[in-house]
Amino acid sequence: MSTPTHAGQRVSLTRFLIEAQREHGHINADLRLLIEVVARACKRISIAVGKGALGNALGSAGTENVQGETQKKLDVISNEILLEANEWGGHLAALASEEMDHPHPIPHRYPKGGYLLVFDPLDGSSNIDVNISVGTIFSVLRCPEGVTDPVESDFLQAGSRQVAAGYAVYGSSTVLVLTLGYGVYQFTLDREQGSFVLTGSNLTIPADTGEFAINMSNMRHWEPPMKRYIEELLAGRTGPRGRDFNMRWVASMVADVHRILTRGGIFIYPRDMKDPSKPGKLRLMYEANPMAMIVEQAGGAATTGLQRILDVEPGELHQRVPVFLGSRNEVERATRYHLEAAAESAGALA
Ligand code: AHM
Ligand code: MG
Repeated sequence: MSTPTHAGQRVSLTRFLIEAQREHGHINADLRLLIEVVARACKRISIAVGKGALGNALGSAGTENVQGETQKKLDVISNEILLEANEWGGHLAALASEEMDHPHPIPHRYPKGGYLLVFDPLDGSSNIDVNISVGTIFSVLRCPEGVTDPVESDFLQAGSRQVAAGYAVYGSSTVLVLTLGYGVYQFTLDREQGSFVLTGSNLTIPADTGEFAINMSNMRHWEPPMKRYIEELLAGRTGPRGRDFNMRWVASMVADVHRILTRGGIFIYPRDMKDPSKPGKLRLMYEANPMAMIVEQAGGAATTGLQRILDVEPGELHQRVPVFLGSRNEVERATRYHLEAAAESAGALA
């Protein structure tokens, strides 16, 4: 991928955002500030993650989040960095995060703005201590008209109402991927300069792919259409698909989605029967929705297996959903298998 430039000059995130506001009218000053502030926080998180064992921040924080997961020290630190960075700028009405039970209000001493920010501060917790890529995922919503002190119900908006979404991957390089609703852009952190530089414009996901990402160890817990889809891929050239498929699973959604955005693929975290009370592992508001917006903006598809993720009306802040996203033709096929199975069982019940 070549680096897009303006008359030979590198384009920083700041310049990209100012031009998006000034020349194209795509964003207003508050949204520009919001993205800048989130990007600045991601730089700080990148530095904290990059220190590794020298930062004295590996390992467990000894606490649990609302989902009953043990928090890592870096989960807590990343959450704090995003809160601190975003509280005082005047662009937000409130924030919510994977690591906090309830929305975080803007302290009364600061002005409030018209946006809501929802984030997973450090996605890929199981990879933090083993030096594998982790990342930050974020979603931007409008605060409902007339609401000055937003509560949880004000956040419960379908993903189609997101005004922006993005993620950062803290990998061999730090990359920020962003959509403001008109295409997907990639910025790479220049560590010497301390600034994000545009390294990819209008990213697109190929419609076809020979690569899938799923945690195969859960196969015995899957529903029949899920098993059918993967068994067909595994059957390879002599099976019904007539070609071989390759598998990759980083276990950091940010890294798996970034690979798919770079070279195609399908990512699946389906519903399974390991814990029937949970409809999937991933969270709708700060994992599935922002990734679905990015993937759709890149020409891919994102469903729950039964419906478009961006159409799901959230019932609660930390709600979980099954996730199928990436190369359009594979997502559509896997979704079709699920819809057919649902129609068959509805027919059997009628
Ligand atoms: P986290 O937000 O607590 O890190 O959990 C989400 C992560 C995703 O990044 C990843 O796709 C998935 O959990 C991996 O799950 P598993 O360990 O079951 O393979
Ligand atoms: Mg996560």
